[in-house]
Amino acid sequence: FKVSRVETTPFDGQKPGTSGLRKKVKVFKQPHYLENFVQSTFNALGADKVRGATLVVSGDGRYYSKEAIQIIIKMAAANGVRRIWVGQNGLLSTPAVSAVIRERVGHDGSKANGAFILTASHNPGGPHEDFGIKYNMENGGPAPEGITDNIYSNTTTIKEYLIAEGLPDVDISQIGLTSFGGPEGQFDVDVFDSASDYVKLMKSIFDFQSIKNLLSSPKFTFCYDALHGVAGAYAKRIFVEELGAQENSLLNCVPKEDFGGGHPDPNLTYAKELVARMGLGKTNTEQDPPEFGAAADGDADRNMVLGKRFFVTPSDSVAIIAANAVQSIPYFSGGLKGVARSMPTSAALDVVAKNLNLKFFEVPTGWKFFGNLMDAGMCSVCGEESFGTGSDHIREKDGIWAVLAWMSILAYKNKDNLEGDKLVSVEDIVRQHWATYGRHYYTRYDYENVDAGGAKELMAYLVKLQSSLGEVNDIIKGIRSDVSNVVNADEFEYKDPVDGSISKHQGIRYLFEDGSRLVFRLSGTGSEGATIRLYIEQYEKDSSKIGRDSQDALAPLSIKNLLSSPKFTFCYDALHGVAG
Ligand code: VG1
Ligand code: CO
Repeated sequence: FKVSRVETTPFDGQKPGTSGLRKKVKVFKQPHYLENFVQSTFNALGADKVRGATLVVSGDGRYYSKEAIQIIIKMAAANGVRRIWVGQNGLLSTPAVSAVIRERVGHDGSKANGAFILTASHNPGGPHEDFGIKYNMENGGPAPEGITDNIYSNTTTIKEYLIAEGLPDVDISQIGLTSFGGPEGQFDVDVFDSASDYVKLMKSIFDFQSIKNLLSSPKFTFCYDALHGVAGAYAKRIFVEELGAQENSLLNCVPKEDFGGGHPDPNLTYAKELVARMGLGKTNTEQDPPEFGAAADGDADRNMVLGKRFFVTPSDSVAIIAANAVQSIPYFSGGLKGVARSMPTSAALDVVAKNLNLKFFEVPTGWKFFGNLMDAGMCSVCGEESFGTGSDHIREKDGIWAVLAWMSILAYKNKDNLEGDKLVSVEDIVRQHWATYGRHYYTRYDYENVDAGGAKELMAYLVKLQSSLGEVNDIIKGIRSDVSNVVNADEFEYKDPVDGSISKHQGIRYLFEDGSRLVFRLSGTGSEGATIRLYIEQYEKDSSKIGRDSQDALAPLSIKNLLSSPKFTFCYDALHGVAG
């Protein structure tokens, strides 16, 4: 092939968000749009890092992935990349990409230097929905802010990109190595099995035999919903073939370009089928739900964990995994190096860290901040309230790992009990945890697709309000007098303890005297308009009060109550725009 230089002009808005660049497919399909972003990434990495490199390119299989992979292969070749590794059919979950970067060895002994991950994660897919791309580094984790800022600034000045001319499309449906000759020598495309490296890693972390024993107990029933995301490509291999789960335990485990028209976000709202099967939800009629259920998002880095008629909040889930890891999971048998959570995640993990005397870190939202701690050997287990849980086995959150962690805990708690009358259930484990550590009532409200300008104004107003806490407390006391005082309010700022970098404006916090919190953030993963997130948390140590429904327990802190107070008055101007 030959290298051709194509003239281009910048596009607005190619700023990577919390986890890469996410836009509607029709935006990505504009001529040069994807190319500009990819070239800007190569330029940000620098020619010395790109020349001769081995890069992984794959993703959750959403619509437009196959075309994007061919474009990236041709651009990589033209930029002097030596090898491209592609999961068969372009499929690799986000955690599997991280595992492949860290673990896989190529035919010629090569190791990967980085990856383009093609996913918009939990956002819907299809011709009218979202596509996304992000770059991961040599440690297997998302590019740090220094690099993503650089990529963005390159997108605003880009004048040309390089692409190979005369390089045919590569058949990514067939496993195998294809070599081409370019101006600088050989260029290889290696198509490999999407699951085997990841499966191997999972087998080195968990005790598969003990999970197998659990799954073979007639009392243990299980259901896994991949929401037609890429997790399906791993679920069958791991849960059915390796661990012996029944084939009918798997729901929606065939990866689809449009996720079957659904919203591949594993929560109580979008994982409807699983939620009903587990005996949850208003209209549910399930007589005998499984003991354990779980779901993943489009790129399989998120997880939702459910027990029989029982929901485990992600903030509790990471705390419970941390509290039980050493006994239940061989990988952690030497102890935990430390634990970490994102700022809006509840403080359930903090209490575990304190009790077990573990190093603890609170980082901004998004997985990239955990990676530095892990590379420095300071953190073993971490998580986010947004259904993300993981460990230092890779540098991404890991949906299937979290399910295997829960299965390991269940296997451990039931190891002498598989013949008994009743298994120790997911609910038993969570209630026991609350009884030991106290309970953090937690809920999150998402105001999706609101006007971006209005959302910014609201955030600015909330910052301004932080300088008059007296006023804030008057408003709150006007609604419910039994809520403690707001004693502090700030915008979360993080100084990375490893490299000293500072991240500002990471969420607006109102902190109450009793440890309760209200946090406001603008989402960084949407593709249109703005999404405001409100996180509400209240700590309860009194064991007689840990059994309440979280919506009831948190009611005094909710916006509805605020708005219903006669003392709180409000005015909103839509200027006759669509905000109306
Ligand atoms: C959301 C979550 C955040 C998560 C991010 C990526 O970001 O809140 O915790 O790390 O999605 O997850 P935001 O900026 O929209 O709040 V994934 O599974 O979309 O890669
Ligand atoms: Co995801």
